[in-house]
Amino acid sequence: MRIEQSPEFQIHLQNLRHKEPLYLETIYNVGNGHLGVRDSNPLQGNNLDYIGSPGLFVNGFFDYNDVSYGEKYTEYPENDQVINRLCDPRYIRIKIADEDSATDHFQVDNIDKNLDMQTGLLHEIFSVTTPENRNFNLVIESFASLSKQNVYGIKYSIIPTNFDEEVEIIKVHDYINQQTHQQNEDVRVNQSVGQMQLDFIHDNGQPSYLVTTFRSQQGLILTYQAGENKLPDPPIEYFMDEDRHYGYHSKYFAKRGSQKEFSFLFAIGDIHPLVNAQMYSDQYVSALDNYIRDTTFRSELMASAQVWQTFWLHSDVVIDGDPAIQQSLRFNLFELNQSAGRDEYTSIPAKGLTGNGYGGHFFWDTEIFMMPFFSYTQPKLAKKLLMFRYHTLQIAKEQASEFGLKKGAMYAWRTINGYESSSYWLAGMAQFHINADIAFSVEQYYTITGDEEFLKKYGYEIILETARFWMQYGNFAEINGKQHFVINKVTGPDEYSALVDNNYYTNVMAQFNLRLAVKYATQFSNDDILSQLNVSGKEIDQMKEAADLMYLPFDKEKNIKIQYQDFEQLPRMDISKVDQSKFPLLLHYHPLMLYRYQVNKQADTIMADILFPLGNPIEELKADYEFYEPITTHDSSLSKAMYAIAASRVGKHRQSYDFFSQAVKTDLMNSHHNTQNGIHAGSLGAAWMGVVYGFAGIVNNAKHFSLEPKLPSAWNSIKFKLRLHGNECLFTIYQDEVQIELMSGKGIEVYVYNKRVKVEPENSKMVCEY
Ligand code: IFM
Repeated sequence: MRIEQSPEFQIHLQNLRHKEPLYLETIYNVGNGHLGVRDSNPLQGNNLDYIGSPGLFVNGFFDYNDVSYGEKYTEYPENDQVINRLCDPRYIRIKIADEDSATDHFQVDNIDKNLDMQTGLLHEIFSVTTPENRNFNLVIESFASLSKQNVYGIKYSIIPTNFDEEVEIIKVHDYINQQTHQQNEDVRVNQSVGQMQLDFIHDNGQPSYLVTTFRSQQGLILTYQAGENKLPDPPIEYFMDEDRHYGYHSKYFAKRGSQKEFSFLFAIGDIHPLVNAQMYSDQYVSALDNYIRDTTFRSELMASAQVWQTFWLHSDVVIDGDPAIQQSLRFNLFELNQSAGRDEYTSIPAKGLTGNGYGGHFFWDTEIFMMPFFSYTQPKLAKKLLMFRYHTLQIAKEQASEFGLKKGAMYAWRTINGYESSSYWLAGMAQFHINADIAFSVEQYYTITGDEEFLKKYGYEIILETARFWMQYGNFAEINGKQHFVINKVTGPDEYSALVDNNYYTNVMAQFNLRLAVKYATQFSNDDILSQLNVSGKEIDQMKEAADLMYLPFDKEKNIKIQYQDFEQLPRMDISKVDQSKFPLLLHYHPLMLYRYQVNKQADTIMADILFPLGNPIEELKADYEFYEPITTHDSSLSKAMYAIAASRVGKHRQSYDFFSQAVKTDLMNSHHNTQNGIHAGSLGAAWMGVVYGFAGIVNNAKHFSLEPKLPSAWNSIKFKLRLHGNECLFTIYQDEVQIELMSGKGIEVYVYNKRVKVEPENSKMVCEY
């Protein structure tokens, strides 16, 4: 297969506005949902002389750290989970005559870098100068395989520019706990590291390691092989010495202008319980070795590139008329695909697999901001992400019970293994909306795919147990002489308020969650599921009553939804008067200074408007927008894309475009100034929502699938594919016309501004003016 490199799919160093090394480490990461490798100075290794933050992250491979509290109350999480930063597989040691990159400071300069998002290949050229002024070009190609999730490949080419000398390359990775040389006071960056141990497995002719964690008791096996072909020139030899140095090396006489290549394929295992990893390490190594034996860097790259091509075929969004946004959006989709766990036991960390920011934890970011993209474009992958929640449902139930609730599931606000990992519970664990967010995502997946088997076998149980949580945590109470169901002491999405009563977003999501439990209980009334899950008619009646009586704070005079019960008593913060240097506010003010004001970190009540567009009069949405937008700082990267959708719906097209263009560039343009700590995975997914829910105006409420496009005036068209109930449709939206083409499937009905359109195999393309 030959892949033509299309410039629209390239992230070329020359075209990037920012060039700070740590930011580039993030931007040029490669990953595949199982593993992620930050770009790095390839000579850094564990040498603290070099400033960098390299590392390999394996999804779900973490260790625990103690959390220390001044006053530790019962049920506070005792441990924090943190994704491990493993040794950098890009590292190589180079010796030229008597100079050694491990002990002498070689100067490494970026000449060029290009990330080809079409193939997933990172191509880089460095100019390396030794202290004695020997200079060579180091060309590196690397990729994380999408066709074999355990495989990572790297190829080095060395080209001396001013010397003829003996060169030795040594590829050894026998350190653990990758060191980084980075100072960071930002609370969002995780400073703690896990404790790991590295053991060499046995001398089987290739380096194979067992990495185990002390406290989480996990084991991971890595092995790597050298050589593009059987007889590389110069030969690369395996070695092992008494100092536990084992790896590959190659020594040859290098002539100026000559080019020698050395390639390596890594197989990075799945995560096993420590005892299994120790007991079966030999078997695991041979199983892993199968992935990289009798193959080459090139053939693995080609196989992986083919999967990338399939990804783009189904998931690309083509914007005609805005090249900068086009590139950012593609980068976002590429990163989303690189970050998503695909094994049912992992999800998508908030920073993808590009750093240990937020500890590598999974949040609501996956279900609310990223799942729409996956459910509509890669439903099989979406199901796996939901299965992570199903597999951790027992833990969520255990947590609810230990917390003191009689029934239900209490999902962790932030976690890797299912258990709560938020040490600041006020803006952490108290975000109970995560439970309804997960149920919402199950329903959304079902609505999009029609996957009834999933719903019955797994999804309903999640919906039911989370609905049970609300019945336990909330209660019936009288407000202004009227009976209501209230949910007090929660934190909503906005993290500049905490522990409030009746957060609108939480309550509306809980209401939806309860209604889903009721709806499916009725639908499955003749099924065994209900008895298996001990659902009684009385329980369902109570859920229905709670949903019907759910307290949704609303100001009739202002026609606005109120963020939470007493929100209107607080003074409004005039954020236009706050000095620019004080943003994000969370880094400059004590939380209580923020909690006392009407000020939002991110879309909160507006999220309710976005997720429930129907039955929401436009006047009410406008009023909400005008009330909340001026007090929203967008200090969270999840916010602007949501405001872009809201602005588009209320006809504020200029603002919508501005919010969207800032949101879509979050990482590529480093607009939150912290991309160096990792990508903002939720924000990447939110940008896709900005296009599809915002500009294309897609609404899908199980009964209707409709579009109400409002294209930015600068755009000629947008084009994207969505899968709906087994049909794949290509939507091309122009300023005044929509084309819908059925690419596969039996046909589907769509509404464009209330006009019914049907595409079928015999009538597969429809044009609809609007
Ligand atoms: O989940 C988010 C939250 O909404 C805002 N703070 C960061 C979290 C992780 O992205």
